[in-house]
Amino acid sequence: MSHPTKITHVHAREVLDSRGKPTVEVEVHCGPHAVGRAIVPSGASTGQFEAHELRDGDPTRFDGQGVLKAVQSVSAVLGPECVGLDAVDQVALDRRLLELDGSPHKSRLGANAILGISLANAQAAAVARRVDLVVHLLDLWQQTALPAEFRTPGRMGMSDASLAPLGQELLLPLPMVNMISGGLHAGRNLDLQDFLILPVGAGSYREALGWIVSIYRRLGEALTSAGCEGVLVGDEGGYGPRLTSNEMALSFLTLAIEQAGLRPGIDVALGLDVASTHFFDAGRYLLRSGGDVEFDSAGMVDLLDDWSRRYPLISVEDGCAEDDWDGWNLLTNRLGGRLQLIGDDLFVTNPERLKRGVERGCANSVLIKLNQIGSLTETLVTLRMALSVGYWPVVSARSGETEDSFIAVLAVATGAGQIKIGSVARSERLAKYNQLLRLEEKLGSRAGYAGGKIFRTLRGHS
Ligand code: 2PG
Ligand code: MG
Repeated sequence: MSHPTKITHVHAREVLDSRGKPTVEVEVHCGPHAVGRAIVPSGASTGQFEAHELRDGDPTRFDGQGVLKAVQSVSAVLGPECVGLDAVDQVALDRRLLELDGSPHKSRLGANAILGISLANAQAAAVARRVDLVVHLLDLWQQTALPAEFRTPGRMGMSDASLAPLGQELLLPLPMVNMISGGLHAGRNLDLQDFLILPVGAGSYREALGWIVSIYRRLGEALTSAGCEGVLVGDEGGYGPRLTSNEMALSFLTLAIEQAGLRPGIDVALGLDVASTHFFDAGRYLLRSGGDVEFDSAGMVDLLDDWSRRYPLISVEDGCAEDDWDGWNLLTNRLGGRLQLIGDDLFVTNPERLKRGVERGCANSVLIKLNQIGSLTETLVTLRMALSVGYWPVVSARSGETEDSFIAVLAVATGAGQIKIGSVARSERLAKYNQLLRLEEKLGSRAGYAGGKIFRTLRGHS
């Protein structure tokens, strides 16, 4: 009889994501009966330093977006090499996958092929061990050490302890939720990509989710009664109204919080994903909503500073572009003591870029997206590094998602503290929110909920 956690077979297929775009699904089989399955997500506002998503480029199928080459990478190359490995040893499996690809950005065999196996393997290992995925991921997380090359003193002078309990216990995350979508996710109706809410005052995940749903409804009503056109949803389920300025979205959100009977800035704070890389050109930020304006980095920082004084803003993602390190440094010096500043396109979940950011004094938080780096082990290393330098990690979905709810479990197991999934509409989003409800119920007192208390190191927030 075969060993229960040894990989016996790996299978891949092409399936569709939430935009009807092909993506890779992988099944890893272990021992006689255990099967783990994973589906790889896909971004629209991707950073140029992300791991390579391999697509066919064959115009006769899905406008060239097919992933049969990546499926073939799994079936013909990577999968057969995994047979016989122990699924429980995730580090060895991921190392093998990286060696087989051999390219810096996983471009030879495709990060989508590699990540599909990596995640399906973790699922299969949990099934073979007869433990819940959250227990298996917690074990992997506790075994994740920070490699020597990524040890660097935290710029903010914060240590592991100052962000406690993050990373130290099972935690239901604070959801950071898209309410209004713009940018590449909603036909460029607005320049900024996500206008989000953070229910910082809620006492539990379930309560936070209830508040979010109520604000989402009040917002829909407010937009409709103001006669806004296009109150339909964007790629992540947020409304995609045609507003006359970016700032108008901030006032609608504040109003919706009040109309839900909650206090802006106390119960519920605001967040932005500026996604500024996507309107940055030749050193200038080009904003079009509300009349064309053009800023240099200092002007962009001034704008965010101004908004943060007039609205209950607590978190800003990609306020500067992926290559604008000086702009990022300015932004961090000006606003890093008051706001969470998340690097998404800037860091692309890559520990080398995160290290550079820490050394250059850029950001104080990092978005964690598995497919930006392309394997589970590397993702856990980036998370470990974030916490070791005092940066808040935010586990995030992509704009192209599926029914796969792995990231919800990952956020709880690592105690990351925050999750960004999109809005409370569209089932690929709800798959994750609902998985968190199940985990909250199932784990009971074994999992904590820090909620907005994680921001106690920011001035003005307790
Ligand atoms: C982002 C993500 C998710 P995308 O920019 O943070 O909102 O978008 O997956 O398109 O990169
Ligand atoms: Mg982003």
